[in-house]
Order: sequence, then C-alpha cells, then structure tokens
Amino acid sequence: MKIPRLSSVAAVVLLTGLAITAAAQEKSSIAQTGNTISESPPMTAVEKETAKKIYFERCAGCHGVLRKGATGKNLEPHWTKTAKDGTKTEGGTLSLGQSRLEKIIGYGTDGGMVNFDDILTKEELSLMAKYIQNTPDVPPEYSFKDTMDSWKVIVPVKDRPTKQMNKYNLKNMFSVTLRDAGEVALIDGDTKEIRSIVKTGYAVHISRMSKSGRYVYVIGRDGRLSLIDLWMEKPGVVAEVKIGFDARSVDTSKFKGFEDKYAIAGAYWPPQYVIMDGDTLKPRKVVSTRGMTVDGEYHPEPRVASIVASEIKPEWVVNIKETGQILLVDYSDIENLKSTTIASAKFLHDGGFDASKRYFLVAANASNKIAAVDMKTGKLAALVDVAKIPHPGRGANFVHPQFGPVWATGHLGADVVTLISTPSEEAKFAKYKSFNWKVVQEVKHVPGNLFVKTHPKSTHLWADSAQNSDKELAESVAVWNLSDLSKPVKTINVFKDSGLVATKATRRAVHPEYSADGTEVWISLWGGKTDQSAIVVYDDKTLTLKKVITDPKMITPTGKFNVFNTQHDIY
Ligand code: DHE
Repeated sequence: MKIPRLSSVAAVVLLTGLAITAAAQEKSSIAQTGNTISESPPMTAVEKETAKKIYFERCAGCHGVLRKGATGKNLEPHWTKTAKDGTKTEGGTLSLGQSRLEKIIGYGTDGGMVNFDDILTKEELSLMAKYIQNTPDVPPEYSFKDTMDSWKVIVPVKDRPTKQMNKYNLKNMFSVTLRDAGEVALIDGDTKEIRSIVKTGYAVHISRMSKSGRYVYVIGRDGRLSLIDLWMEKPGVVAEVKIGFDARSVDTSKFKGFEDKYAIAGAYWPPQYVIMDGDTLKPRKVVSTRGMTVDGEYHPEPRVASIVASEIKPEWVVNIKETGQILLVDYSDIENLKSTTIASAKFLHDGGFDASKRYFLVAANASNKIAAVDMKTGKLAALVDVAKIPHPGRGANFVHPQFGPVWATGHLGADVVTLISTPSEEAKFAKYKSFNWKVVQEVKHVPGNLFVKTHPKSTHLWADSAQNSDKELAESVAVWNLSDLSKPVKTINVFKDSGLVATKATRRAVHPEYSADGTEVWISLWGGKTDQSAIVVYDDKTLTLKKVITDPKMITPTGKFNVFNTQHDIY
C-alpha cells in the first residue's frame, strides 16, 4: 500500500503509516559488515544547508534527526550508500544508492513511505538522496539558558483579568489547529463562530487545557509553546517560550493542590522535557531523556512522545519514543525531581486514559503493542499485542455489551479497531475481570485510521480513515452503534456533505471531537494550504449534518480540542 502524503504543503509530513515492522526495525539497527561501501556523494556547502532544512522539516519526524529510525526506517549511510561489490545486507534490501533512493523518496514504497514527487522538485529529490548517503548532521543542543532567553511574558499575571471578561461559554470552546498557518482558531462551540485566531508555533501540533480550563497550551513543531488566556475579552497569547528545536507534546499539572501550577513540554530535539510555571511559562527545569532502550542499548535521540497528567498523584506520564521507557515524573518537589522508569516497548507514541483514569494506555506503534501503566501502583499493568501500527490518538472508552469496559485504538497499518478490556473497581463490572488486558474484539474498519472517539453520553463510536490511499475513504468517517459493532451503522462522506467545491485535492476527514455536552461531533476536512478546508459538525444522535464551518482563514484544520473534554480527559 502506498500511503499518500498528509498534506501537500505540510512542513513535517511523514506519519506513522511509514512505519516498518519491529522485525525490520531490528534488522535496520544491525550494522552492515563485510561489504565495501562506496564514498558518500560530494555536496557543496549550499546544497548541504538546503538538504538539511528539507530533511528537518519533512523527514525527521519519522526517521529521527540522527536517522537512527523509529516510525520510519534507519537512514544512516551504511544503509543508504551503495555497496561496491553489490552484496546484500542482512535485510536483503541492499544498501540503496542514488537512483534507488531517488525513486523511494519520489514514489514512496509499499512499506508505507509516502511519495514526495509532487512537493519536491527533481533536483530536490536528487539532493535528498545524496544527503542521506552522507553522515547525519547533529543539530546543536538547547540549554536551560537558551530556553530562558527565549521566554517572553506578553501580559504579566498582574495585568490579566481576575474574572472571565468575555461572555463565551468557555466550556464548549474549541481550540483548532490550523497546521500550516502556524495558528489556532478559537471556535465557539455554541454559535460556531471563530472568536479569535492566534499566532502560534510553526506547523502547530496540539492544544491542552489547564486544570481550571482557563489556559490553553499550544505546542508548535518548532518547539514554540504558547499560553492563551481564555478569560481575556479577546482571548490571546499571554506568554511564550521555545523549549527546543522540534516538539510535539505538552500538558499541565492537574493533581489537587497543583491545579494550573506547572506546565511540561516534551521535545523531539534535543531529546528532553522542560518543566515551567503554569501561568507564565517561566522555565524551571530541563531534563534530558537520553539513555538506554528497553533492550539495553544506548540511544542518543530518545524523543519525548505523549505526555499526560495524572489526577490521582502529582505526576506526569512522559513516554519516551525510542527507548520504550515510560517515565512517571513526580512534580511535588521539582527542585529535587524524582521519576520512576517503567520499561515497556520501543517506539512509544500517543495514548489516553481508561474510563477510570487509573490506567494510561500508550501505543508502542512500530512494535505493534499497547502498554498500560497503573498510575496507582506506578507499575506496568500490561503489554498487549495488537494489529499493525496502533494509533489511538487518546483512544475511546465505552462499555461493550459482551465484554464490559473497553478502550479502543485504531490502526494505521491494519483494517481493524482493536478493543482492549480494561479493569474496573465497580462491582457491576466484576464479572468481566477475566477479560482484562485482552483484545476482546477487532472491529472491521479500513487501514489509515488516525483517530477514534466516543463520549460517555453517546451510543456511537466514530473513526476516521484519513491516511487511507483511497480518496473517498480518506474523505469519509465510519460510525458504529456501541450495542452492535459487527458493521458500521453509517459511513459518512464528510467531503460530499460539506458542499466544498471538488478539486483534485484530497480533503482528509480527520480527528472526530465531541462538543462538551456530547451531542455533536466535529470533524476537520483537511486540504492543502491553498485548498478550501472546513470543519463539519454532525448531530451525534441522528448522524445528520448540522453545520459546515468554513472561512478563508481556516487553513489546514486538523486537531480540535474541546475545552471541557480536554480539561477532564473525556474520550
Ligand atoms: Fe501527531 C498527537 C507525534 C503527525 C495530529 N502526535 C500526537 C502525539 C504525538 C504525536 C507524540 C501525542 C501528544 C500528547 O498526547 O502529548 N504526530 C506526531 C509525529 O511524530 C508525527 C507522526 C509526524 C510528525 O512529523 O509530526 C505526527 N499528527 C501528525 C499529523 O500529521 C497530524 C495528523 C496533523 C497535524 O496537525 O499535525 C497529527 N497528533 C495529531 C493530533 C493529536 C496528535 C490531532 C492529538 C490527538 C488528541 O485527540 O489528543
């Protein structure tokens, strides 16, 4: 299956669908021996600089800055340069060489590598093929001082409102990622009006809410963290800090007594996390995540993937992608920081809580596993084998008619939604105990699923297929009735419903998100930077179209974060 690019202009486009299997990954880390490897193709300083920028923006997300491989394949020169004698590597896939690399980058592969022939010129394809046969550039480190120097308070705490100054129903506000614009749109969930468009980091990624729901934390792929105060008459950015050169995750302190006190953000490069004051983003601590993988090998680039705040202890779960180590970082005394290291499986990515919020379930995506951490005991509760490349987003929790409480994950690389039974302390669920941590059902879907979602008040499960190579499937979502998961109750072509003018561009239907009261589902129609995009709102009960929100400023909408649901981890 050739997986298409996510967005024609997205800055960092390679997604988890590019993953190779754990077995192949294993092979890719074995140094090639015995072959005589050719010299790296020469490049001028200008060519190198250009290629370095393209690599960082478009390739590093999956392959890693040091090219050790994670979701994408290892791209170190011993794999990419031609073997002079033509002998094969242990994977059988011979070191690649210029012409083969150009083809792979241009057209993609069946293994999941996306095609770049329509965004990179022929010259750029050739340049990138040369570049990855050369030794990787090691980007600079980013110190506590650098973080401190980047810190800006735009509106000091003393000048901020002491009560909500606007009349919006903040609970039902949505913070919407406008990915390629480097902005978020704050959209009123009641009126569907855009209340504010706020400049944030480059290729902005996710939003998270403070425990009180007053502050929105937005992280850009360039490591820029923006703090938005929803109490201002016109909500806007009140503080900013750059936590590294490349980042994906952020959360805040949610334990009783620490509400809104701290924020934490995780960097891909340098591999580290930063703890800050919650209301000003003043940096307090930078902690490196370099260290040993669960297999006992040193890794120089273990990137910080998802971060989530526990509500039962003053702790954050910090998932380290390449090492497969899950850290429980205790923020009760940040001067004397303690953390627990839990070994799980490599290539940790995204995840969410079970319904009781005692367990955090995270995808080890290129290992085809889900790891569950018990937040109460601070131990690994389970490591569950699942189908290829799980990608839960935050997952979906509901009570299965036959198996009791389950948590659902979709898959990029398989045509199922997996349901895993989760423990419950409620007496009425005791009868399901024997199913706990087992895959109890694989619901038939299509590959290329990025996000699944339901709501405690809903009777439906929604799943997108945004990464499917079929245009129609990429533009559609499937909905199941929770009482009968044998087949979708409806497959909705969101693009057709939107009434947007059809062009060659795919408008991917991505990331279902509920309104605060659980009655509506919002879905982004994600086109390229110059295509008209929209958010399409459905009535969750009748599964009928309610509203199409579109605006020239709505450029590449992707993730949508309802304030109340994000604040309380409702999914
Ligand atoms: Fe994401 C969550 C990493 C590409 C939309 N994404 C996450 C998380 C990580 C991650 C680690 C979990 C954050 C957390 O919970 O703290 N994403 C990555 C990548 O490394 C990757 C694969 C490639 C890259 O180079 O960035 C990538 N992600 C994308 C996209 O292209 C998506 C589809 C569109 C976009 O806006 O960038 C995308 N990722 C999202 C969304 C979430 C997310 C919407 C949050 C889901 C939620 O419901 O909370």
